[in-house]
Amino acid sequence: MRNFRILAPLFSLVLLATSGPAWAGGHSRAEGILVADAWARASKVRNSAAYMTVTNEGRETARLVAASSPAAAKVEIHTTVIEDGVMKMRPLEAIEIPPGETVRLEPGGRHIMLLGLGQPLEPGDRIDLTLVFADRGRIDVVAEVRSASGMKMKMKMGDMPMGGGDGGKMEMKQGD
Ligand SMILES: [Cu+2]
Repeated sequence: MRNFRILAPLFSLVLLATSGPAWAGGHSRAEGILVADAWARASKVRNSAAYMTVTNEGRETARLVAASSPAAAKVEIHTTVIEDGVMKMRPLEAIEIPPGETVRLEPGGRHIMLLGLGQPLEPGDRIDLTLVFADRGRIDVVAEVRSASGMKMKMKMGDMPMGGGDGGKMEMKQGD
C-alpha cells in the first residue's frame, strides 16, 4: 500500500498513528467543526475528488474556503452543475455550513477536487487533507481511498460515461 504520509507538510499535525484498527475512519474535530466520513475516489488518472460530511457545531456560520493535500499538486473546492444535460464542475469560493447543520460533500455534488495527483489512488490508500475554515483555522483529515464502483451514484444522464473508476471523465470548466 502506498503511503502518502511521508509527503505531509510540516504544518500537518499528523495524528495518523500507524495503520491498523486504531484509525477511526477519517473523523476530525476542531473549532466547533466535525468532519466525518472522509474518503477519496480511487483514480488511475491525474485527478480525483474527496468527499466528506462537515458539521458545524458552533454558533456562527462556518466557511470552508480552501483545502490542500500532499497527494495532489492543487486542491480546489468544486460544485457540480448540469448544463444542457452535461455534468460540469465549477470552482467555488467557499462552502458555507450554517450553525448546527451538516453539509455533505458527495459524488455528483460539491467536492474537494484533487488535481495533479502524485500517483494513482488505490483503494485502501489514505491521503491527508487539510481543510481551511475562515476564522476557525485548519482541520487535518485522513481520507480513505475507495473504488468508484462502490459508490452509490445515480448519475445516468445522457450518455455520460460514469463508472469505471478513473474519475477523469468529467468535463472541467474553470473560472467564469
Ligand atoms: Cu471537481
